[in-house]
Amino acid sequence: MVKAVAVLNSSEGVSGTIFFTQEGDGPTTVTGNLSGLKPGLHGFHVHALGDTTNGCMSTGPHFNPVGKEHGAPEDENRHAGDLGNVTVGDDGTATFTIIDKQIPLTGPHSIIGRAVVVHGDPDDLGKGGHELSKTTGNAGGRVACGLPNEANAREFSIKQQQRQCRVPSDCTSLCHGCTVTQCTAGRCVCNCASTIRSTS
Ligand SMILES: [Cu+2]
Ligand SMILES: [Zn+2]
Repeated sequence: MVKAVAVLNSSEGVSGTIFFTQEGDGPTTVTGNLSGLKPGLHGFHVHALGDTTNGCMSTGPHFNPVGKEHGAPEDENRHAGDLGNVTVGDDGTATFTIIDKQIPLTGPHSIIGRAVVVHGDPDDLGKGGHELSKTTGNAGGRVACGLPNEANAREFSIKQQQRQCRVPSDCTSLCHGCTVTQCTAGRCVCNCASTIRSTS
């Protein structure tokens, strides 16, 4: 099972934690809690970029790897990142579970390293007739966001290679896919991480 977690914070007092799990090629289960929001519906999406240098504004548009229009989670024509709305109670909190097939945690359309965004207003699911309905659901400002990071344990193995080197870049192709590459005493040392995934 692959696991990920995103911690949401914002300058507007919104906070929350979102957990993601996926078994094999199955759907991804999203469970989350949020607080500090106004009661009612709030648009909830995966956005394309894991970039928060300018807060939630720099996370880009809705994650849309196959070029569709904005829609509801159950629609055929939807962005992969369209997860609909979360419902916030009178106390300003929400707890929710979403099961969705278009937000995998592995492969080319993985959402790891992208962003989850909570909006200030309801997502009209593409059906509001507003000029923004078919791109954003007219869900208003981005009030909180967080980056899904993989939460599986990793094991590190050191591959000592007999290849001679003078500088670490001599080992780059030899150590392809490894996180740390060094040239120590004239030999390449690759520190290679592999993800441990439990089978249950
Ligand atoms: Cu959004
Ligand atoms: Zn969308």
